[in-house]
Amino acid sequence: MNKLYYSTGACSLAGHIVLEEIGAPYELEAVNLNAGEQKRPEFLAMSPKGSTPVLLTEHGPLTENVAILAYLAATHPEAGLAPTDDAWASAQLTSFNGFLGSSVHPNIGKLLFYPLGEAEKAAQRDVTLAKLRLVEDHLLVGPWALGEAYSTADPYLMVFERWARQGGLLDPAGFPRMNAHLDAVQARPAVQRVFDQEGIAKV
Ligand SMILES: N[C@@H](CCC(=O)N[C@@H](CS)C(=O)NCC(=O)O)C(=O)O
Repeated sequence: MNKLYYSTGACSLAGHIVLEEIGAPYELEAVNLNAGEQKRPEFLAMSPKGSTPVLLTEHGPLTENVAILAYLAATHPEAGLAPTDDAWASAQLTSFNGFLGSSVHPNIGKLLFYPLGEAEKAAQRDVTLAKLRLVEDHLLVGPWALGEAYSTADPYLMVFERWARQGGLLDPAGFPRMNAHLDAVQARPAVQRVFDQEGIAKV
């Protein structure tokens, strides 16, 4: 059985939602980032990167959201969370999730969670807003991230939309499509169950 090491409200929320959408049994273990639990020797012995998420699989520990999401979708094709027989559609999903992991996540994460000086914070805010603008104007197809089919890209995008709304970055006039997407993902029963499990609320 897969076991997800997650941190409340963190990027691991994406894999947690995908596990819940799939509906197969899984285990959860919370890792308190504020208490530094991700740097404890027993955690580092499993995952030397010292961050969450980690998905402990039958093959061993798997890190990186993009890999965890792809692995879960590929091992549960019946859930329909990724294309299975269309190379172009599959590449579009990889491209979308790759952009979230390599561009959106590091920038919004730095803005919201790193101690920055005023000038650096202003610059980081501009960079982050530019990444969000790309998603709003070009990448998000609607109603779901890649169009008509809900996929792993949706909970992954929702994590950063959620952070953006909490951080005052997602004003409804400037980002109507991302706001609508965030609301739609948060309304899903599987997402509500995950929020309850993590002890967090809709934003
Ligand atoms: N590239 C990694 C980034 C993982 C990451 O930065 N996780 C954060 C939580 S959102 C974390 O564990 N931060 C604590 C730390 O690195 O000490 C992924 O996508 O899985």
